[in-house]
Amino acid sequence: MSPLNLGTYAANTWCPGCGNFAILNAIKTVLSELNAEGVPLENIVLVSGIGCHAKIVDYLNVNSFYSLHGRVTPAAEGIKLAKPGIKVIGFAGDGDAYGEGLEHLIFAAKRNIDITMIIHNNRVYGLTTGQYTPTSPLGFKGRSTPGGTKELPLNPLELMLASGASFLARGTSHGAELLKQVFKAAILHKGFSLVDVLQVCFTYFNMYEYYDKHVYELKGHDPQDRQQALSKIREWDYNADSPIALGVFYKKEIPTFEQNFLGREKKAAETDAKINAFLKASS
Ligand SMILES: Cc1ncc(C[n+]2csc(CCOP(=O)(O)OP(=O)(O)O)c2C)c(N)n1
Ligand SMILES: [Mg+2]
Repeated sequence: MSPLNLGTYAANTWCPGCGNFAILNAIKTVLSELNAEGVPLENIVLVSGIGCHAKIVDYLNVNSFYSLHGRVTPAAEGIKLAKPGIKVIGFAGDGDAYGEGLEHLIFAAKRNIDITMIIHNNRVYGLTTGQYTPTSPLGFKGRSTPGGTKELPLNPLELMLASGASFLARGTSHGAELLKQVFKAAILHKGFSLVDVLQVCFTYFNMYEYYDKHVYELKGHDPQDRQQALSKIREWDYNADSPIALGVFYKKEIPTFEQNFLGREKKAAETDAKINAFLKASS
């Protein structure tokens, strides 16, 4: 299959070596494949926030919506509810999704709305030049923490599992093949899916060698098993030598928010129609 030309006229302004290039390439391949498999591109909408990651929608010739910082999730949810037949893919930074937008993410997971969230988790505020985020490690020295952070990082996948997310995965920006696989599986999953991408920020937090030494792909893991998922998600405890599992941690088919919501709307409309017919007949 020859990949679609999904490029745009926009000049790319990411730093050389930025992990966002891998995310862009992976999503381009996945969108091309989905298109070849029968999903029209006009049935896909991309949503982004504000940050380096957000520029990804400038570089993809697919319908998209540039939202506010921290508001990728509610914008994606609104689009999905207005047009349930389309695939909505949100691209958010770790600052965007796990900081300012965290509450939205928890509730989207809780209601299992069928959107895909791809988190460019570089563990730093890239665009605003290097402040710490909820996933920065203890002691991280950035523009706002020259003496190092004094707090432990959040484990976003553990929080998402507890919130009710029905698909959870992790990739890195230098494991291109795995990234494509988990993006595709997440997009095809019916329900709330989130892929946490350990993305290298070449300028402010270059973890390239560290990730290369510590990551491994899940093998023989049962993603239907919530306990197994939790223990694999918790395995990376942010200590220096801790292994970091990659792949699909959790996957469960449960009714989606739009199925429940629109099903109820349909029932309400049917009841209204019955009442109206009764009133008409008896007047
Ligand atoms: C409502 C709002 N809050 C804060 C900001 C400032 N701001 C813009 S980008 C950004 C950080 C982006 O970090 P992240 O989401 O991790 O994305 P990255 O640049 O690392 O890809 C912040 C705090 C803003 N533009 N709007
Ligand atoms: Mg970031």
